[in-house]
Amino acid sequence: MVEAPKQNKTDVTACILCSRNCGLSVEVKDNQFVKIKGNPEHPFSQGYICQKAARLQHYQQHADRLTTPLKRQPDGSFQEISWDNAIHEIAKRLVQIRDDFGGTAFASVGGGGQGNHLGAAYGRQLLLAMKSYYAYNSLAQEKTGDFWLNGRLLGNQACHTTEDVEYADYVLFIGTNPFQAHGIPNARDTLKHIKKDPNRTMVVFDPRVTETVKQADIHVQLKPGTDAFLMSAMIAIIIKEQLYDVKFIEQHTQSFEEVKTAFSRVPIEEYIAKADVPVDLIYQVVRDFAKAKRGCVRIDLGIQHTLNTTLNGYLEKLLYLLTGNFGKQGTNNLHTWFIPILSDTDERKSKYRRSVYHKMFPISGLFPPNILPDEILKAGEKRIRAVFVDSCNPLLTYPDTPAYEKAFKALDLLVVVDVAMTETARLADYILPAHTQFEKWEFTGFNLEFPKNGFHLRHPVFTAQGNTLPEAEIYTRLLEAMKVIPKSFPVLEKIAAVDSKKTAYLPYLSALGLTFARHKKYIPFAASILYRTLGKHLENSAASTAFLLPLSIQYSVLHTKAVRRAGYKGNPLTLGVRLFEQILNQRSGVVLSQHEYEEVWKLVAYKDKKIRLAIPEMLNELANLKNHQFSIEEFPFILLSGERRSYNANQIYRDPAWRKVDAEGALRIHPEDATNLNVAVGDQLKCISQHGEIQVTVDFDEGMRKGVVSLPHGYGMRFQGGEPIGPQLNLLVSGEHCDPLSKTPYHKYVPIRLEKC
Ligand SMILES: Nc1nc2c(c(=O)[nH]1)N[C@H]1C(S)=C(S)[C@@H](COP(=O)(O)OP(=O)(O)OC[C@H]3O[C@@H](n4cnc5c(=O)[nH]c(N)nc54)[C@H](O)[C@@H]3O)O[C@H]1N2
Ligand SMILES: Nc1nc2c(c(=O)[nH]1)N[C@H]1C(S)=C(S)[C@@H](COP(=O)(O)OP(=O)(O)OC[C@H]3O[C@@H](n4cnc5c(=O)[nH]c(N)nc54)[C@H](O)[C@@H]3O)O[C@H]1N2
Ligand code: SF4
Ligand SMILES: [Mo]
Repeated sequence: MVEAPKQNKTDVTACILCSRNCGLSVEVKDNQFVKIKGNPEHPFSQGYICQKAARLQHYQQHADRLTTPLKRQPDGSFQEISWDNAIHEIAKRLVQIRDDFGGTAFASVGGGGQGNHLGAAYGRQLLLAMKSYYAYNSLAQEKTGDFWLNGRLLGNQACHTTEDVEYADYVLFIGTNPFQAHGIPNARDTLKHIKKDPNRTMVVFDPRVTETVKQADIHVQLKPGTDAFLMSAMIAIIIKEQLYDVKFIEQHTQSFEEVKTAFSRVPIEEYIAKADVPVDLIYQVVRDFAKAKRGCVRIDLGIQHTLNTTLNGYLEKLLYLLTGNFGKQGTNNLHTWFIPILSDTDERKSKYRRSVYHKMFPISGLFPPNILPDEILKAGEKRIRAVFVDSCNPLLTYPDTPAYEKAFKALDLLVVVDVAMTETARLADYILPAHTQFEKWEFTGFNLEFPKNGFHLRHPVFTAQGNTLPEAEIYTRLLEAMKVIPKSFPVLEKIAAVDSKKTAYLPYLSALGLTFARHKKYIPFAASILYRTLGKHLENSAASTAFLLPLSIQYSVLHTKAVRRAGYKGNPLTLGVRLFEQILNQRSGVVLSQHEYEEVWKLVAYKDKKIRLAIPEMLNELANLKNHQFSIEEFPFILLSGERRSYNANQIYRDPAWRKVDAEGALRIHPEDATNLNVAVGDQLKCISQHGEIQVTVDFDEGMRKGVVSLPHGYGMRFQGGEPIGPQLNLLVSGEHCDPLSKTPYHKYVPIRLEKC
């Protein structure tokens, strides 16, 4: 643990509010942030930050922070409980549930937000200790359609694409607002550079005039939910006008002819008309994109949280693949993973078991939140009875809040691991308080860069408050109490004690290998075993980072040349050790690897390295598009539910005081629509969907398409147990309102009606 500094001290860490995890340079005093700036030494963000990071003190300290383990009493109140008793009681109940009903009566939910993925390595072990595979995760309510497609196109669901927007000549932003949401390196600077350069073009496909649109050359203000029509028309134009890259297609892909035939049938003008955008403009964009030297597509929730989610992903990928915009500077690429967040669970292989009620398969190892309430409430004897929620607030962030509330109340056991008293925690049997991300070792696994990839291991900045523990300790104690691992490994501990960096951990690693060879049952719990043995001997109380040693070695073996190019020396084994040491020592983060663009083909999983362009399920969905019906008369507006704005950041800040503007999370509506409803700015409206109703505050936005309204994500918390502040969006949607294949929700397409209060 670090000592509380007496005077102002400067330190480095990273922002935890979005997947970019920008490096921060901070001034701290009395265990508080005094000043927060960008860290110019950070190898990727290089000093960049946005306005949200400056207010991180509101995450670090607020009235809802948890300071001690809590247990629900029969009368519903919470009482403090010691860590020993909490761990003992939870372990006993878990073992009982596993023995009585089998491991699949258990599910984990969450396991790492935007910046805290170290704990997930430990939390994951609990799932394995329970012999369950039900990992429910927020990625499976936005990105699994994309992962599924990568599996089909590239041969493995962990082949993950990234985009080189910084170097592109022609960028298509489809359904994303990087100016606010980020998601690309140093977003605002990157957008400004493109805007300034007369030789580069930025096109934004969005129903709203967003902050990104204001930086763009071309705005395609389509009707919400029509992207599949528009993008399939765009691909049909590429086919019709032979704008595809023949050489690329021949050299790197298979099954182009099937794709060609399918898209030749698309009625181009009719489909563009569905999106209600000018036909000439679309022809121009397609021609210029196809001819650009370096074209790049960046997408996000605008197409992933709307109708035809998985098909949208397919079309978006075909846009860059058919035009040969892949595997080169300024195009779309693949990247390496240092932390293996995704696995490959192709549903055509029978070993990946399905959920009981929905018969849903995992994608990249993850199950979709949309189905969980049914798997608890409707799956009979084989239902899920125990749930661990970590770093997640499903009561506000997952579809159908009442269903989640009912389901979680029906569980035999609900445990929540969090730093704050969330809406979900209030339903738990046990609440286990974690150190905040600035009180422990942490990192993000969102290292999505190519050709230069990096990693930032953050050390603790503050002394931990209250009677809290880091997740590494919480889960290791649980595994020990469940007797899945012994409390000590005397041989390993002894070797770890005498071993040091001098011997490159070799005696320790071979002893560890021997332990695993003798006791295969311990392999799934490697993180905790390394933590308890080697970890104890790492400097600066870095025990929880010990499992990065084998990961560093694995990374160096897989990407030896690229790791060497990043400046590390040694044979494949010692190279990994050097990498691990650098990771531990470089407080501002390291460059892990430097690839060459052509090496992207090594990251394609199919043995022949060819991309399979035709995906039968998707070509089938394409053919069925023509039958699609849009309008529902009683719900004349489409609500975009979950906009990223300047002062929302998922559920990471609970204290409303952090917001400088938009305290109520207003409904954005076109002034003419508002006039028709006879409401003014600041008035209250009832927002009614087929599923539920919430009350919202009106704000005008000339940039909205008429008939379309927008509400922000990241509100609705009951701070200090009070009334919800801002919209509780997920009262409005049912779990069934989702993509048929991936079961990810249609949050950006909620039909509603608005009524004066
Ligand atoms: N400020 C802030 N930043 C964040 C977050 C946050 O809470 N606050 N959260 C982070 C997370 S978890 C994520 S996943 C990302 C999400 O990042 P983004 O997806 O970029 O953000 P959104 O605002 O949800 O949606 C992007 C755009 O999609 C548009 N859109 C809506 N419907 C449609 C449609 O039918 N078609 C098209 N083409 N566009 C449509 C919306 O108008 C919006 O401008 O943001 C991350 N960054
Ligand atoms: N209607 C609608 N719903 C949405 C969205 C939308 O656009 N519209 N967006 C969706 C998207 S894209 C996402 S990613 C999800 C995000 O929603 P969630 O997956 O629920 O994640 P966060 O909002 O990031 O919540 C993080 C939780 O982690 C806790 N936490 C912070 N630090 C730590 C730590 O160190 N340890 C532990 N154990 N806990 C910690 C915080 O207190 C908070 O309770 O919301 C989704 N829900
Ligand atoms: S919110 Fe995202 S872009 Fe803004 S400072 Fe934090 S990590 Fe960087
Ligand atoms: Mo997200």
